[in-house]
Amino acid sequence: MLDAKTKPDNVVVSDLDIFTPENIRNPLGWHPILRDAAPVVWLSKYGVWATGRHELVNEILKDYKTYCSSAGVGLANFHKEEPWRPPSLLLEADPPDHTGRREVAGRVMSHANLRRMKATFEKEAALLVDRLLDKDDVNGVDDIAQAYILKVFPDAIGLKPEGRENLLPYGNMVFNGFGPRNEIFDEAMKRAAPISEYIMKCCTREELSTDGLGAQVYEACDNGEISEHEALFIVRSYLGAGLDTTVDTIGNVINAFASYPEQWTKLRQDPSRMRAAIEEVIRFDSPFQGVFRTAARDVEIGGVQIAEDDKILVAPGAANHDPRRWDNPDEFDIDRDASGHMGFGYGIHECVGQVIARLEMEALFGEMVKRVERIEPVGPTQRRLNNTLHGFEKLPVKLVGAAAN
Ligand code: OVM
Repeated sequence: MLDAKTKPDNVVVSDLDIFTPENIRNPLGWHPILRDAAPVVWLSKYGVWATGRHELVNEILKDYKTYCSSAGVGLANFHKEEPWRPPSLLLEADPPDHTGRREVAGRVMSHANLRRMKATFEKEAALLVDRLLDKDDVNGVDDIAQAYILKVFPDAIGLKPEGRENLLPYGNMVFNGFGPRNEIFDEAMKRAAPISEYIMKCCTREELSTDGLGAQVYEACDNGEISEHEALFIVRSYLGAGLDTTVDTIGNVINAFASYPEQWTKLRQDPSRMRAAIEEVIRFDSPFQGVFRTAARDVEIGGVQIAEDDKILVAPGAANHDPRRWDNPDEFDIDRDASGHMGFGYGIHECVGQVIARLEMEALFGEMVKRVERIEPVGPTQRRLNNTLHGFEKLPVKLVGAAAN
């Protein structure tokens, strides 16, 4: 482990701990500390480098050869520590291993393929709004985000109804697992064995429906593109990455519009802004706050010398508020051009499911924008404690119905 004291004089050392409950709940509190200390800082608490600058996050994520993923994309360095689960063959892999698998995973999640799911997503959104409109005690997390995602996403993949209650707990394990082995991680791991057992089983060919996205992944092993083992792990990636992330995104969208009702009014006047508005929420209140890379060689970046095998934290959430890149970054404005945000990551590992994530958001909020006059906050919100994801635990709202016209 590197020792901060042995660093050259020009290295800025910070005792910032982004994994405290307070910092997890309020990333806007630590973003400027990280960004302004230096382009790249040394986090003494964890013995890793870190950057929150847009330009550097972008540069590091783009340069997958220098900053590799196969040593893990969390705090743990797989060269030194045993990973808690068999590593992802997508996320925690480098080219050339990564390349063919990513090709398959991306093709299955492509626009052309998902177009036929649009109607189903919209129908489920309409049913949900029917149920919740004008009710006084709606929890935006359980009743909207989780209810919607736990229906449409596992259906799209082709999972059986039984056992779906394990999906969010699995995501919770995975995303906490990218952080330190703290209490939050230990809590998430309490039922690790049965949850992992469910996950590894539901990803098998026999368990998946024949008409879902999961089955299409397996078709790619019939023509020899990937192995059966790789197909199973690609489906596991979908399940690890596709639920908590979108649940948190929905919560953050609801919260943004509950907090800035004039933005909802603006969106209702021009629903064609929906896609841009969702991107702006992902920039403004990014569900995906931090990810690591490992230096594959000695390299200089941002004025510091990084040694081979050092870990570096990149913080897309901080980059998405970097005033060096954005005007008034802490302002939520759906008229902004939020493209260039890195809420889905960037580079060869950029979210492979972003097409389906956007489709889910657009179907749900497309329905709401038509029928909901305003999203009213009706009680104290509570942030979710997770080492990677930024979302809500409690989000009490009322969906105030628009007058029929
Ligand atoms: C995976 C995986 C799991 C969670 C997140 C993710 C952000 C990938 O198993 O490949 O990407």
